[in-house]
Amino acid sequence: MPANLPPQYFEAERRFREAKTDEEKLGALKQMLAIMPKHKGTDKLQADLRRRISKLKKAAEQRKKQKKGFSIVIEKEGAGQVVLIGYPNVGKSRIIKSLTNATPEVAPYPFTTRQPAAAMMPFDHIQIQLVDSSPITSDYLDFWMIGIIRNSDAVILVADLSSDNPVKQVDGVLKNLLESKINLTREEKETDPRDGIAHKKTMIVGNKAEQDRSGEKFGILKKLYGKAFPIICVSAENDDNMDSLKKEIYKLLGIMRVYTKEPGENPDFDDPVILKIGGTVKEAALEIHKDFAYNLKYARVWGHAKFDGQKVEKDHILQDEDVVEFHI
Ligand SMILES: Nc1nc2c(ncn2[C@@H]2O[C@H](COP(=O)(O)OP(=O)(O)OP(=O)(O)O)[C@@H](O)[C@H]2O)c(=O)[nH]1
Ligand SMILES: [Mg+2]
Repeated sequence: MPANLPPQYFEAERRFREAKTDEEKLGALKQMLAIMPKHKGTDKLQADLRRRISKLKKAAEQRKKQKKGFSIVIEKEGAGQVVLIGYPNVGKSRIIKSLTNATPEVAPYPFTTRQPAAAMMPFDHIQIQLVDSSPITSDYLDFWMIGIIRNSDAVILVADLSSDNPVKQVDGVLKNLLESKINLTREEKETDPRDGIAHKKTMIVGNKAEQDRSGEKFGILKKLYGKAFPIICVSAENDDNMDSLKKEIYKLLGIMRVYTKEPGENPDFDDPVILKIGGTVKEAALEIHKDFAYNLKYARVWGHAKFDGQKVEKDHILQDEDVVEFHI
């Protein structure tokens, strides 16, 4: 018996052929099944469609399970958490080895680091937490990396200036992460619940700069990404520019250090209060104790105020390395 399929069926079949995602394919197959007249002549076709639908559904469920997987949470410590990401073998672990006293495995072959690992980088009276991670390429991303990046305060995207194409390394990571709803950007922005995209403050580091003698590769990277991101070149191996890298990491976090002092005593430079840039006297007091902030009458500020020991109100905006004396 001929199948006698209506034109809408062929329309749905065309949509199936042109579908880019499994979800679209599934939708088109379901339509084909719904449109198809149900009689003996279409029995085989119906069975075939049902089989294809069930296969796609199973694949989608499998993907969901994999995405859920287990997640890894790295407890935050210090003034901020920054995760280093990038293609395999670019020197992420080597950079962390230079900046902290951790001893991650560094090796001349790709996919050395398979688990995230945190280490503390001392920087001018504070500690910043760096997280080493497993490699990302244009088509490889360990699913737990998504949580690590989303949870971090900032990202360092490392590229290898001794490789043929560091631009491809940056581009591949940006694209892959965007597919997982992570947008690496210069400016911090809240996640819009309508699209669920996390915007992460990012800087680019071109490593192995000593292999890029003429600076040609870094020049190309800078030309392409220098407007969209802070960008710096270093050689972790030769310890070139690593102090500037530390400063840039601090800047990337958008934080400031506020030292506190008791009346008549010297400031405590060892344990500053960490605030977001633009933080006020009241916010600094809140970091110490809720009641303290509530009872605060005024403060005196040394540093960027008009004059040393200037009396200021609770809403006075502080600056990096100001010294504050609270009065309750
Ligand atoms: N010439 C040169 N080699 C470097 C530099 N930094 C790292 N390397 C070398 O590059 C190789 C890879 O370094 P790793 O730190 O293991 O790279 P990774 O990005 O952590 O690699 P995965 O863990 O596989 O993602 C090692 O052989 C390092 O010694 C550098 O500044 N210059
Ligand atoms: Mg590594």
